[in-house]
Amino acid sequence: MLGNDKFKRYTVTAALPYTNGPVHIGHLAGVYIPADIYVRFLRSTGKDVIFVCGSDEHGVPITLKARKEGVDPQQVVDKYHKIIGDSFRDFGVSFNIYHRTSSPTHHETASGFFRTLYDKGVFDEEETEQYYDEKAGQFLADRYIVGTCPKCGNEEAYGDQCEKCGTSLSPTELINPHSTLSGAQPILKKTRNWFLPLDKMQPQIEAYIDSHKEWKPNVYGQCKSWLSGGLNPRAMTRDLDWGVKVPVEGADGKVLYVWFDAPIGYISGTKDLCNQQLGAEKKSEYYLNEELRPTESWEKYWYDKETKLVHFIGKDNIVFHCIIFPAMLMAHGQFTLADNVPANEFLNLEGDKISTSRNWAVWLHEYLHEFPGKQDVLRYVLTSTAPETKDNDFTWRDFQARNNNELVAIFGNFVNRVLVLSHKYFGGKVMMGSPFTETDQKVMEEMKLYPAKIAASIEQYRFREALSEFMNLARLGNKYLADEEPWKLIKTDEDRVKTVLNVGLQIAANLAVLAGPFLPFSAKKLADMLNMGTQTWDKAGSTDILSAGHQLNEAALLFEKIEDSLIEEQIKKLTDSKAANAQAAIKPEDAKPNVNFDQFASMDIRVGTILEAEKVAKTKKLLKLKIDTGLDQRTIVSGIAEYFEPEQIIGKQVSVLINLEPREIKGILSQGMILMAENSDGNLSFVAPPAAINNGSVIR
Ligand code: B3M
Ligand code: ZN
Repeated sequence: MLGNDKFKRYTVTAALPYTNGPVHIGHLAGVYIPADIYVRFLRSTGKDVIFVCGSDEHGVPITLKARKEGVDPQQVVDKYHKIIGDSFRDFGVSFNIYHRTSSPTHHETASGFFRTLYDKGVFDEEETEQYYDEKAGQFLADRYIVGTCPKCGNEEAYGDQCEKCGTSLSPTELINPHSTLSGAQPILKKTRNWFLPLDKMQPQIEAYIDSHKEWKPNVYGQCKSWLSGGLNPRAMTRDLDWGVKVPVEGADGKVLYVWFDAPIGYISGTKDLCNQQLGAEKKSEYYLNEELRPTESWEKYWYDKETKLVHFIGKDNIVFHCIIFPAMLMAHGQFTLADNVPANEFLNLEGDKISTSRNWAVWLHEYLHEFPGKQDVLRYVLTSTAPETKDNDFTWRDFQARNNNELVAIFGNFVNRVLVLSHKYFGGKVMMGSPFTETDQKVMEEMKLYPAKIAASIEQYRFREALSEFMNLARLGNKYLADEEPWKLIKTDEDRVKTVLNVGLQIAANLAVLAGPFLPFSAKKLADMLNMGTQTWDKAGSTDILSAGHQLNEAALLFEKIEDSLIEEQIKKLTDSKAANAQAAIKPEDAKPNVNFDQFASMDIRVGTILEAEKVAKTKKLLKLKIDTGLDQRTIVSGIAEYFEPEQIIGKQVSVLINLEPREIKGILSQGMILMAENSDGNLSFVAPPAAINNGSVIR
């Protein structure tokens, strides 16, 4: 059944989150849920698979956070390593190990890796001029420096990357750079660093990428565009003090570039996972699951060509996993390279980019607190709306609808009806009555197709599709029951009801197996109700998972309806944080200089009514309005088309500056201006009298 049988074992990694804050739904949807589905599926098919992740505890984001909070970086990473590790565990993200890059094993591994490349003469050692903050006494690498992106003009681009257009940058490419430590204009100062000669390695890297045309188009496309731009040597060391020390003479005050050390974290995590001598204390720190410990040595998972290496990441990490890390592994020589890098796009929240600094996020630890026991609901919604091929949007209304209309009404309802009826009529025993009818046969034939369909989608990293196939099986069950109506038949043909419920229960048992990768908590709950134990994937499709005479356990609801009030609370929480941000964005220093009374009095502002409104052809922003000003009726062109539909605003009273010099806009003479209040998030509202008042009333 599995298309990739040339592989004996699987090493699956999920991007190591930066330990400078908790994790949110965007992380889960983009990386960890898809990876977990993939891994749980492989395990269920009996594959030898390890799933490795950990905290990325180096890098500038962490030191910046520590500075902001006035604590040591170690305190920051200790705090978030636990919060993040707990969240993953609680959501059932089934890592074999959730390691950390501040661990001794990691420092040794990363340092040893660097040393191997150094000894092989891979690096170009170069003295270059780097930005230096004289006030802070520090070189400004990566996120210590911001400036204008030379590609897209974003004024907040970082020294390593512009988050707006995704371009990877070096600090010297920024226009108008300034230090994020002191705000100062940095000076250039000489320093020695070690560069990975990606330029010289381009042919090998290109051959590697070209051998993977099957990768997702967004991933393959990004790689090709990097390659066509020509790769540049990239510094693998930094003048910083937080990180893995550079293990060569004369490198005091330097650490490995965080993107050199972080992916090696996958390897160090595997080492500790396979280290049977690891102390009990470390096992709990690394969220190491004793049942998920492999028997083979770590090398098998990284060196053996029969190991399939798969990296789950977000789209901003593509270049690091598809070009730089493979280049490092090639230069080292012993390692196998990733077979696939299924990167996702981004998840937005209620139409806006998720942002930690603006607190525009749904934090996992908060969700768990507010929706206890509902991990699978979030897993379900995030899988159904996963940003697999394009950015996608999470909304609380959609969350509620998917729970109520899909999980409760389809999957939950079907399972509940079958179980409740079995208890009611037959004391919770699986029965077999009159022979299967043609309908029964057809339904069971259809059911048999699902495991392969779902497996094929998962193997191609199409998790949304896989989940929707799963739900189709639940729909099939629901429809079968609705058509057969055992609750009516029971009065006339008990024998037939036995058979109908038997078919229904087999479908439920199939659902319990197939739900495992997606909804592990509910799958377990359902398997417990069916008293069927944990079954492997190859059992799915069979029509006799539960044999006649088998005793079922008590039935309980798998999912429950989510009421409006809960959803409204969540929406309010978000609106509150938006309002708090908007308030914070209003700065006293933006106030305009004083005007005298005459200057003010020279403006003739009147109340008027919008009589007509229409879009100005070939423009996005402009509306042509006809206004009754009380003195006359006149035309005003206003840039509000993106905020209001014409028909919404007809009849509204507004404030109009009527003695603004007339101006021609798109061939229309505009005679005045409508006053608007602009929120700091850019939203507009009219400045209007609170209740109707004569047109022409003076505002002063
Ligand atoms: N910590 C970046 C990120 O969180 C980084 C991933 C490392 S994976 C080796 O986006
Ligand atoms: Zn840019």
